[in-house]
Amino acid sequence: MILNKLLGGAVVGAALLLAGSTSAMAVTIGFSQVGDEGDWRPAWTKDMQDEAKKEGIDLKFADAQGKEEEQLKAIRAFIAQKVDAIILAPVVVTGWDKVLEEAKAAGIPVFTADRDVDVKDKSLFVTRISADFNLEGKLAGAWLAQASKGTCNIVELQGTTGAAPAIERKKGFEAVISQFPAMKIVKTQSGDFTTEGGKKVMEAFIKSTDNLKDICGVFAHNDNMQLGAIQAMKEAGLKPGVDFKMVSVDYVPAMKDTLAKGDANASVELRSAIGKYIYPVVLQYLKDKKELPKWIVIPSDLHTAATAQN
Ligand code: GYE
Repeated sequence: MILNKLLGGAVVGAALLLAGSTSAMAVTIGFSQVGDEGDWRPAWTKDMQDEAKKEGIDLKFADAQGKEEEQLKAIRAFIAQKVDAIILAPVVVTGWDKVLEEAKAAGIPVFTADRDVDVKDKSLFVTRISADFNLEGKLAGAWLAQASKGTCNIVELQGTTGAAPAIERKKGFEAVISQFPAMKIVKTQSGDFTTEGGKKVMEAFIKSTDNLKDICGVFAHNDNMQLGAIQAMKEAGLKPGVDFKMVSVDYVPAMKDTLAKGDANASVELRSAIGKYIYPVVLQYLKDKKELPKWIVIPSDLHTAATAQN
């Protein structure tokens, strides 16, 4: 009897262990990533791959090289492979309804991470896990308002047209500077979130502007564009960080060095090690299917040269 009970217990225990490990092993997640347009994104990709390994997740990774068509293909491939869940970092906000309906029909939950989607039916995704881009724009605007005492002609380098961070960072920034009658954006153009894009836009602007002294600051929607702009300004004999107030978003290592050198003044940190926030949400949902709030926010903080040196 006792032996039987003991054996029974051991067998049940072993079965549970086995079930536990096989179900953890069996989780397959498809991750459709935008591309590798700047320094932030490959850092996040690596984090997602490392964290997946730690969690025992079989991660199917697809890099769309900045193309929405590639993301649509990747999602359809994930559906065909019958993954357990899909994580989508969408390049732009529009164009997702149909493919997300297909995922829903296949019973595969979709989570958006980082960028947002604009879909009519919010039940097409479980939740979005990301920083608050609007707040990042506000933090950048507030820093510039303070640094310029509320008087500033601004050059704005926008991110990829139609991408959530480009839309929201602009909105947040404008919400703050509109409170200051002497702060205005005098030039705004997309640099597509790349170093080369930022450099090109700034070069063209320098060439076409007679009185650069009228410009007080540059707000770039990401650090890479700002780093490109800084190169262009230095090549033209200008002194970014000294004669021009330079604020951007991401706080990548190259920007940290640039802040410490004094060529830029402030950057809002966009955390890249966010797999540890994302996967637990996905895994928990796969277990209990409990409805989640539509947005799980990851905090953002502003850094200046003073904090970059620490
Ligand atoms: O700021 C930028 C990247 O989607 C919020 O995309 C992200 C942005 C990030 O290319 O560097």
